[in-house]
Amino acid sequence: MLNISFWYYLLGSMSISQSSAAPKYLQEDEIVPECKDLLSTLPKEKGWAEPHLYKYQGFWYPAWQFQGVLECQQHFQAQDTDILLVSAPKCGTTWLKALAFTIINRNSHSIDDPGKHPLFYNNPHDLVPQLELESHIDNPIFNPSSPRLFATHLPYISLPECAKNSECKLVYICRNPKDTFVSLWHFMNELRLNHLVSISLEVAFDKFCRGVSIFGPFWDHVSDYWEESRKRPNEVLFLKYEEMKEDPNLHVKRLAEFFGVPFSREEEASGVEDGIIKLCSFENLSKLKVNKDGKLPSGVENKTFFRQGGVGDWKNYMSPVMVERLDCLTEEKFQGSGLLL
Ligand code: PAP
Repeated sequence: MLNISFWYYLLGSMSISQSSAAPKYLQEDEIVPECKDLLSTLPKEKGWAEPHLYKYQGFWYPAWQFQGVLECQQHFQAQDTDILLVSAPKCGTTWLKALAFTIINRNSHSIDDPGKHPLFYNNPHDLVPQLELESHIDNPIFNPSSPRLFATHLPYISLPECAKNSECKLVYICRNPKDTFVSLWHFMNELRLNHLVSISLEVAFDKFCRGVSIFGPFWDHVSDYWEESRKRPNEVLFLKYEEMKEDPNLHVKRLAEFFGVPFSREEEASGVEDGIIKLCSFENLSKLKVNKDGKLPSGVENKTFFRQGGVGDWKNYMSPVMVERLDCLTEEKFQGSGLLL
């Protein structure tokens, strides 16, 4: 069994220095021996920013992230009232965390004075712990009351069994694969800071299409939750980033209803939904000091989660050949599923 205190230590020590050494999250040296042994048995490929990606249960992880996956699978204790926000990386996790936190806690943290709201001082990732990243699972600071709110990038197959077998609710957010890819490519190059040569768009694209990206293959990640949402619509809500951008009011309402805290007539009349949308908007969050200058405990800079926040930026990056390859892949992978992205 992996040692939790070591994991805390590891996360605490992941600071980014301005020295020439790469940040710890890009290294493989501090992995616990049990994890190293298992890693040595797994298929591996050169990573995007990290030395390698390893394939576990059909999905790809950097070493440090893999250790977190095992920790979470072994130690997370789901409760029926838990809410898990799920996504493949770069599909809208930060936005969904902000919205869900604000909707659920709107009585204890009023949105009337945005300058006093926790989002004013905290990046959304600090308010909603990522199961496989941070061992905040049992930390009362993060989960003062029920329902507990967590997020994860774990594919469905790798979710802790207790979460699959519980009545906890899952909200899955997906995004057009072309924008997801472009966002991920930028993000991974930001993670490298100035320590390493950046990965080219073409090399990253080929890896993405072959499924070799963090928590990839993208399509398998999406498909498994899509299927689950069709089987269990009351427990798995499936959202699309583009649809949320188009009609945020509808989705904020859907989220509140799904969480079991619908807006009252008075709230609707007083414009609470609009206030939540504004508070959690890209425009608002990206200009806050905490998101310009702050860092997560892992050392990742908050600003890397706010790049452009739009739809269709892929047009500025992808050649017609790339578009055709990705579109064909998406069509093939989702054929017959009823899912269009
Ligand atoms: P994560 O999976 O690493 O947590 P995630 O938040 O899913 O990242 O993705 C970041 C993307 O969401 C960025 O997209 P872009 O690169 O295309 O710009 C980021 O700009 C966007 N994003 C962050 N916050 C918001 C927000 N409040 N509203 C809309 N989009 C947002």
